[in-house]
Amino acid sequence: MGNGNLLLRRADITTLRVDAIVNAANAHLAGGGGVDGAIHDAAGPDLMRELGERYSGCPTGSAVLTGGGRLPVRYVIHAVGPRWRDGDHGEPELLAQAYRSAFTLASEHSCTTVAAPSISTGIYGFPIDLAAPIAIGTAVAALEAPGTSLREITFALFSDADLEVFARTL
Ligand code: AR6
Repeated sequence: MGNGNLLLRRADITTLRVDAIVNAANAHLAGGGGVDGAIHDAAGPDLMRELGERYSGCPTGSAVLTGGGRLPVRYVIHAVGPRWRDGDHGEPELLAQAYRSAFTLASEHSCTTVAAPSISTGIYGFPIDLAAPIAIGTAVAALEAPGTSLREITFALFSDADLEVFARTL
């Protein structure tokens, strides 16, 4: 795809050795369950400390960057997807903005390899069959963007069912 490769893997994102992983955070950057909890558990307290020192929050559809703490990555990019209501409250565009913000930050920090989870499709309830085309579409656009540093985007899917939806969409 464009300048690099798009990979789909069934994986725990905290185990991946890439330049940056994307977290599915909340607007308060307060930590939580799901992949956010797993990332903070694995990374240790440095991430939360850095988030508190550098940022007061992160509006839905945007992203902020920290170091990787104990994770085998340079950066964690904390992106905030929308909570699903009914699809008529801008959820698809906000999800696209969250991915775009994350991939743009990764390129601005000269990352070549990035891994992302399926943002918003867990606790936030975004239907995965509607989210997958948005996730894949923004990743392809990021790989095609002129001048991008990105050469590999991996979607780390947490279940066979999620992997199957992304694979079918691709
Ligand atoms: N690796 C990869 N994917 C994972 C992992 C993991 N270790 N753990 C869970 N997933 P969610 P959201 C998948 O709920 O819907 C938090 O409390 C999970 O199966 O983590 O964006 C935040 O603080 C699902 O497919 O994120 C926010 O408050 C996907 O990651 C809120 O949840 C996203 O599910 C964000 O909700």
